[in-house]
Amino acid sequence: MKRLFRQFSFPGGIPSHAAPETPGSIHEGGELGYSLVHAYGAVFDNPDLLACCVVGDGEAETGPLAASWHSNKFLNPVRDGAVLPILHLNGYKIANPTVLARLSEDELTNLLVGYGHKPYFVEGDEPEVMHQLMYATLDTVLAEIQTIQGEARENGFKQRPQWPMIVLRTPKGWTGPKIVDGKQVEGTFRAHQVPLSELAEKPDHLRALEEWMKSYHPYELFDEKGRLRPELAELAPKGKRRMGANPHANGGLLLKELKMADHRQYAVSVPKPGTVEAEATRVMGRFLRDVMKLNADEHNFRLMGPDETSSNRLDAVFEVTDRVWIERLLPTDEHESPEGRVMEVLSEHLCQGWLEGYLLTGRHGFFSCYEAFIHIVDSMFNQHAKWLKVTRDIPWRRPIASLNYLLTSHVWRQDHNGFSHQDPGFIDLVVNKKAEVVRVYLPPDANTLLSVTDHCLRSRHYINVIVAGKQPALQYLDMEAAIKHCSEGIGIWDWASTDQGAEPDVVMACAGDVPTLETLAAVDILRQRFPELKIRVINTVDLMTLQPQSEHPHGLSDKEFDTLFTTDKPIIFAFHGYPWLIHRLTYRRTNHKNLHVRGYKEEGTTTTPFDMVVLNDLDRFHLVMDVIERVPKLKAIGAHVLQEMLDRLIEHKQYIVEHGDDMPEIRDWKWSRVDV
Ligand SMILES: Cc1ncc(C[n+]2csc(CCOP(=O)(O)OP(=O)(O)O)c2C)c(N)n1
Repeated sequence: MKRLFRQFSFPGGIPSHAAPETPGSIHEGGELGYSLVHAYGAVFDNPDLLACCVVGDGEAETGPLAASWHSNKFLNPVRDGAVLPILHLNGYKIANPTVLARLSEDELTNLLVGYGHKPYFVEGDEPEVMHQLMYATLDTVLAEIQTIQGEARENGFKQRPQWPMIVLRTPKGWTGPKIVDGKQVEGTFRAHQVPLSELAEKPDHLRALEEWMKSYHPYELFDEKGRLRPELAELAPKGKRRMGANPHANGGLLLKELKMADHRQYAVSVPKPGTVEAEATRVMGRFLRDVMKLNADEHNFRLMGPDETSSNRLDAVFEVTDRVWIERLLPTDEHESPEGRVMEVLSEHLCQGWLEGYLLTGRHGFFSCYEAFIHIVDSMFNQHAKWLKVTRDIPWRRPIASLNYLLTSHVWRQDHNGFSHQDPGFIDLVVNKKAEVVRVYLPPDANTLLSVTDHCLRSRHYINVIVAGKQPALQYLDMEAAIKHCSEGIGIWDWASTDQGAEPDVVMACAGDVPTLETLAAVDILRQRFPELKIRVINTVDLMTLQPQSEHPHGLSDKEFDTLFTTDKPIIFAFHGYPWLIHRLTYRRTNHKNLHVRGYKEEGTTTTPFDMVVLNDLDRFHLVMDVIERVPKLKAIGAHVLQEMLDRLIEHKQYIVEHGDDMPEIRDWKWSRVDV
């Protein structure tokens, strides 16, 4: 007993909630809201699995949980398992009554029926009676689930069944102390968590605790030596039937390698850098399509997205599968069927939660999302990252597949959308997490995106964030060069640089597709106006290379960083996200004092693509001006070019107001124009 007390919720012991250390758990019992969505994620493609999910009535008030009821619209009884929700109406949260517990039974029934369930009520406060009632109800609902599944599996899927669920209404703090310090505890909010405290100082509390503990008749459960009686121990299931040994709750045990297509086969032909255009995510979509096809028989790969798979140009996947849709279908619907493996629902919470549940039980997946709106799941990301961090160091927990995000429709290319759609800040959040579990990639073009995607799909136990555009954009690297560049994560683009065999006058660094374009266009101007200038162009795909090696396994050594970025030359860094992130990652580097970062400064609206970069001083003209201001020898001779850049910015503004589009020389700029 003493050992147990010194272990449970005790420093150096185990947490008081279900935690990674708890065998049989797939999430930490802490941040409320994800029980039901994880349960569904676990049973998708797991036809023999039943997840009984106890939902607190407080938890049921959270946004993610409230949306989770609709998960049954995406569950196919033929190929998926079942979830049995048990809504626990104990009436209270920490300090308040709960909304659902105070609805009339009629209203509650209507609500749950409206969610697609057939509720069974188990209500009372007499333990013996309640045990019998729960037992009988479980028998009934499990038989009903079996009937639903048997019918669907025998005769094929016809329509969404009405799944049973249980509403369990018991007093909060049931069987605990009824009255403490003259106040009612059982059946009130006061029963939350610790009903009796200050035991050392308050003898009547200690007495009440003793009485409470004895009410469970320990002498019937343990022998004189304090051991559980063998006839009771015998009741527990054996082997994998034990809750703590369920392999589904240690997904890595069940994980099968994803069968991968050869990503090089999808390469865009790039005969010369910066001359041909492609839509990076469309190319990626073809690769994902074939990965989907190759793993169709394994039923272990799904794509999630809030209504955006097509919009994000991954629609090649619809050549081999549909979106899963269990509701009524109309002839006008496209790519919807109960067998689909793409999961689209306009709830980022559900996409994230389903995918987490799916990965935690040993499968693979990808989540594509508009960059700005991935913030909706910031907190869920946090929790999953914590889970990965802790489970990494628990030897019996096997590594699971990585959680892969594609963030597209990004800040720089919103066209008809406005300020609301412009926010590259998710990666700031991501890098807060432990280096061993997070990776951030900013591939500048389609072939680098292919290489990064291939890498992420093969990886284990990480959260990979890929940020890539979907619009037609210039392509820079052929497949071989892309693979090399992505393997190194960062490197000099020799073909764009002019410092061969010499010390550079300036380092032009970039990360992200649009910043890369603007950097190259700035280099183009600089090469024409200042042919003697020695420019070094560095592109970063793997953001983590910027961090010191001591902070992240991908970090460059200080020696490598100094070799690339020099120890004393000005660095102009054009970055996809908020500029501070680059400073955060590099503040310890030798040449940090000469680092000048351009990025998103929270200036946005509905405007042209080029105007977006202008608004944030990330455009080619500003970059040229930055170089002139920071390279000592240009300060003296650069005034005319500086003036020219300012003039160009004014021309740009006038042009877009008149034409609603960018100037042709901006829109159609290509690297090939450089007279090398
Ligand atoms: C997202 C979130 N918000 C707030 C809390 C703080 N909190 C912990 S328990 C609790 C009440 C939970 O009530 P309920 O789900 O009914 O569970 P019960 O303890 O009554 O079984 C709250 C608000 C939390 N853990 N997670």
